[in-house]
Amino acid sequence: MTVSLTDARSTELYARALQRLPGGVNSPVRAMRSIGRDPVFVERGSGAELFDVDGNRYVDYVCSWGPLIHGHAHPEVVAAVIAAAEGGTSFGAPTPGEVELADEVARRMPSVEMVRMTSSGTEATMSALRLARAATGREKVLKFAGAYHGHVDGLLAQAGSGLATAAIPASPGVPAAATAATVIVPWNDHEAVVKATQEHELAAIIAEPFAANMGLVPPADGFLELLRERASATGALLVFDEVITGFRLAPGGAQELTGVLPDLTVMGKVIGGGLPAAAYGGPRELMERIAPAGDVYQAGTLSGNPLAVAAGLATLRMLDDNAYACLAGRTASLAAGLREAAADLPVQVVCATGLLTVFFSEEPVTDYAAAAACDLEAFGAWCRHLLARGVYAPPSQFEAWFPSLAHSPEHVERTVEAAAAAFREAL
Ligand code: KE4
Repeated sequence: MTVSLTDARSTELYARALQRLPGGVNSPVRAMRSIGRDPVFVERGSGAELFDVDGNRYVDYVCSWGPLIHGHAHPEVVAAVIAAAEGGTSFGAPTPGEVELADEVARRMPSVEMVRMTSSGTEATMSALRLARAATGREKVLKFAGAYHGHVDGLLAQAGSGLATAAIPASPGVPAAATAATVIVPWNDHEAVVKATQEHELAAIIAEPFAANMGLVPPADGFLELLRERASATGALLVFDEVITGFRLAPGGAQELTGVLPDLTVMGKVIGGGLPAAAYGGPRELMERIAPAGDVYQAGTLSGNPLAVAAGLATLRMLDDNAYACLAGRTASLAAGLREAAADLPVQVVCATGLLTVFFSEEPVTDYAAAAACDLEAFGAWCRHLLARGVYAPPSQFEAWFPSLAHSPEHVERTVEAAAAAFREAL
């Protein structure tokens, strides 16, 4: 099915947006520049589908970059938000919902006893690292090349020369002093992790336990166990950034799935059900260092916002064991269909429950260098053809697809059919 792709309204809106918003968007990846086209403007979403302002209809695999595990405008989530809004949108005072959500998170996440909510994953990561530095009295943080933890100054960093090196700023405006305390090593590189944790006295090792910002690159066998062992052996805290994996890979995210427990966990996306909410959490002895219980300052006007909490609670409460079994099966059938559609083309299809990436690479992708070596031109062409055929895929090789519980077998079929045609047109 090809989309009419009349894009007159999107084109007009984009021209206006470019006058008022840098790049015409409020977050860079939405501009679709890495797949060589202008963005479509969205009118509404429903279940697994998006409708743009020109009436074109798409099967959506961005799903707001992860929050919408039940798809767009799920009736129970919408009803919860409306009910909350009718009582007021924000109080700047504690509410029952925040306690219920914290209970729900602690019940799910094996390593989390206490939680502090924020409004974005960036804030949650920044705060978790401040806590790790306070708790250890150390400054350096180890991160992995290609991992993204939000636009925290110290983490907007790229590797200098060599393997385990002090990082350099990855963006103008990030002070060298901010990245001087950041060490960057390649993902899935056992040797580099051992070397870096011997050479540097670290406050924290921070990782996306299933990397999903270099495309989906799961941990190599034993790699998370190595991070756990090196953190424990050297007095560093292990921080799992589960903003994407949390509540998606399993009820308790990657830490439940793998059995590797971090010292601190960063959460987001699903926890807010599509409204601005994120959190960080861990054992009581660490979390009670956070003000006002302790001396580590962190605050937020809209942290624990009642509407976001209502959306998050409604979202989590529908995620029972059957939901995860269904999401795992749906993701697997999508991956199998895409592999069949690709036939013997040079692509790798990687998936985990609720996550998937199609790498345009002859070889398996195990780290950021391999992801960056993909055929980005062909990937961009494939995405443009997918869009023309009614499939809205994440417009970057370095992102994951976010299939949801709203994606039916019919949506998978439509996607695989469009993908097969798009492969032929792109390669
Ligand atoms: P936010 O500050 O965007 O809420 O969360 C930052 C963040 C933290 N940790 C992980 C693992 C993340 O993936 C993110 C943000 N994810 C991106 C997409 N991969 C958000 C999309 C965007 O930047 O527009």
